[in-house]
Amino acid sequence: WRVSLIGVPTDIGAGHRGASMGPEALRVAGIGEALRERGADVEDRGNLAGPYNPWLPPSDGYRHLDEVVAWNAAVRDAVAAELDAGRLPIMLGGDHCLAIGSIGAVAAHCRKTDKKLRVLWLDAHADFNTCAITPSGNVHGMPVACLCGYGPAPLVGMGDRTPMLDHECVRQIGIRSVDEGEKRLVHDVGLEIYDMRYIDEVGMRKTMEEALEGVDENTHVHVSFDVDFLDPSIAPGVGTTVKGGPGYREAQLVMEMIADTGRMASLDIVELNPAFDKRNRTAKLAVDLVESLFGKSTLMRQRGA
Ligand code: DIR
Ligand code: MN
Ligand code: MN
Ligand code: MN
Repeated sequence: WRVSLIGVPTDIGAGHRGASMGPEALRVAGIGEALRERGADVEDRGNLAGPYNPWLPPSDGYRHLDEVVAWNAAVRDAVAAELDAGRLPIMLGGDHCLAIGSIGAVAAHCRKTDKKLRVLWLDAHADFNTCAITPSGNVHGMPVACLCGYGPAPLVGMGDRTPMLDHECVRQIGIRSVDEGEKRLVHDVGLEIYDMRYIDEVGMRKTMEEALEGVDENTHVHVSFDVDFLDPSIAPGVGTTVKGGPGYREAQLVMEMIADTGRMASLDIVELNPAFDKRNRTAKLAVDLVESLFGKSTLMRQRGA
């Protein structure tokens, strides 16, 4: 792998301050060293720059819309440059609004290079709110909607076309907190959601087999890993914990099964909030899981056996 780390130190879309400290926490937890250990060629591009957080209440349904647009323009351009250079960009977030820019650039790149796209959205939340239905006005609860064309013009128009992303490309995994209006909208749109009830009933292995179905040698897999996907008992370092998430082994299985495809070509690590963490343990766990995404495994038997 040729990997580029891109720090996106922003909490502009979040309801708590502190995700802006996520990139440094991941570096301190050793993400660069861990990837080199996996055999990757790693370049740390440092942090992107963007507007500071004015910490204002929502206006017209959005908090900090102009600032969110500015951060995402920087993310989009940085990701596009790495993909053009044949590198695998890893976003060190930062709140989840940054996925508008990163996945916007990934989707444009896939159209340009004639690749299929599969987005694996690992999250407790569907992130499919709009200004009409959001309970908070926080844009980190809206990136999937914006990517699929539901949102304010300056965000839905950031890519090479609107919508930037076809909802058919998306598989959401681990979902367990969806707002009322948001629930109606994802049903109307027909988004593919593997919620925790489904995972409880059929198991994580079957869930991931379904989520990865159709991924082939011409597929670009993008993983958008919201750390609140994980159960709060193992991952306290996020602003919006929701109980009842995947535990350590389930999360490892998710990452190992993605690695087995050999098709992951871009990654967001978002919503890590060191202000809520305990001695950086959530950052260390995120690095541990990223190692599995890059092929570290406890598997002993032969594959397919
Ligand atoms: C909630 C919280 N659905 C909102 N969203 C979060 O404000 O829209 N997403 N925390 O990660
Ligand atoms: Mn979330
Ligand atoms: Mn459809
Ligand atoms: Mn999220």
